[in-house]
Amino acid sequence: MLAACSFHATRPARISTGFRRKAQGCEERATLGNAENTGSTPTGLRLRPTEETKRSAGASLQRRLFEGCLLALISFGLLQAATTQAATRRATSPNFVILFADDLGYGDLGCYGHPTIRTPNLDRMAAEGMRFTDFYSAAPVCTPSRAALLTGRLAVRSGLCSDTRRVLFPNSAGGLPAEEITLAEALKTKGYATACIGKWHLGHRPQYLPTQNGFDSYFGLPYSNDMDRVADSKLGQAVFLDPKIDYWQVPLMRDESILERPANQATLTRRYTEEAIQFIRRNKTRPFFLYLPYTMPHVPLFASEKFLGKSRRGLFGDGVEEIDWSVGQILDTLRREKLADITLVFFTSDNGPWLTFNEHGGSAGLLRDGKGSTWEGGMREPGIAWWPGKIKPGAVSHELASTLDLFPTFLALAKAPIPSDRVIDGVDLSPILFGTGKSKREVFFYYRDTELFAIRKGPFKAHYLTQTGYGVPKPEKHDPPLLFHLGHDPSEKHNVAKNHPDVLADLAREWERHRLNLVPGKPQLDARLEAN
Ligand SMILES: [Ca+2]
Repeated sequence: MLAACSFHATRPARISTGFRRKAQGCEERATLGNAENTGSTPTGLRLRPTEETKRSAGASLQRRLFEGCLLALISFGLLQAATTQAATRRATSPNFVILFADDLGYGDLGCYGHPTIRTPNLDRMAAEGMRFTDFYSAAPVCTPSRAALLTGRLAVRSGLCSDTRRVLFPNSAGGLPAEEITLAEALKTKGYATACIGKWHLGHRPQYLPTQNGFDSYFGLPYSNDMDRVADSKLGQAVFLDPKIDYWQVPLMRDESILERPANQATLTRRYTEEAIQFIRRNKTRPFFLYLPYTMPHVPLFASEKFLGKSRRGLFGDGVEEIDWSVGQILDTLRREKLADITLVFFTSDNGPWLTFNEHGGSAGLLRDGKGSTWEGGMREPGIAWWPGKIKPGAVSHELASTLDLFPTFLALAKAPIPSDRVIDGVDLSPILFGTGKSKREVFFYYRDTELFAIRKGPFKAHYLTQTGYGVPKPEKHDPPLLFHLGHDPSEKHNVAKNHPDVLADLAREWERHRLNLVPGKPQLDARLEAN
């Protein structure tokens, strides 16, 4: 409860309730009605006899013919302009949708081999688009992963990582610095409509919210759904095994106001989906960027009535199957609105499964470890790209790619300039997506908090430090590093360092090059708000 109070204390003037917002809407409508009634052209005036009514019938017919021709010409002109605009838009300004699950593992979807979770919509998305086998989130936990996705930069550069607090909490003072350029801000320079619907987790104070970071609108939770836990809930992990909405006083926000507290978590996937569909429909005639970071399947797990108790995988499966339904709804909306051929949709997850939560955590499939660690299970994720007519159906890519790459890829497709005054860690994925070439990404850096733990180049991955996701206080140092061939050994079981001194030397050079252009950002995760 202390955390919840501190949230209120930081931003008293900006908090309002849903009811207050509705009341404001009514006031706006009443004002508009008055303006119409007091207009300068009362209806009665049009009924008065004028000079025109006394003219001859021939003159009247001539005028009507002229007006008809003029109207036809104007309509034709408008139609031509609209057609040209649509054609230009298809070439230059595709829509972008990011569907971002929370703590979903590499092995949690049907199309990634899960035997009991049903994901027909994501499976269809993969069958119609491209499925990546080697796609990485930029960090093994929420906050740094999201910062990297939205900026195209490793979180160590923006300061959104820390060795003492791994993510932002309700009593955190920091957030995404204003100097960082988000994908939404960059796309706004090209006239995109933007919306963030879902979990933010890049700062809950007013100056850090999505609406201050390039998003026209925001609907969702400002941080994780397991935060703001009430003091009298069950102890330890027991609370997660039988979760009740009231155990977490986490707020649901619209723009900069609290709409509901505690958020009714069982309804979130459904309501995010409804909001997303409305946003797409509202903006179907202009380019848009929809960022939809789902709250599920992060513990505490919830699903709406329609999905609760339905999955053979239990509650975790219920949550994932509802997300799958949501993806289906969104893709169907794009098809129905004839937007499918001008929209790139990307589905992935912010980090691997939270294995500490046993059955309530997901699965990394054959990959080692999970959330929090730089073993493959912590950061390799399902990655599915969909763009009918542009991406070859049923394509499978084994190229190295990352959430870091979405920033430069989207900007290149939108013909928006890529910031040149800072290091961008992402590369343009267009050659992979459209089958025109190989990945420009040769190397991937695995960070745990502020430390570089491992490097991958081609099939080889060297671990300089290893530490399981949670429960072990210090990392283990490796000199010489552990080396795995991820093609032969995706589960990282067989150290082949002694057979490949040349590879280790090459990776050491990559690390040195990386270190040379690394300027850590001002730490954002350590400062705490004053408790009241
Ligand atoms: Ca997460």
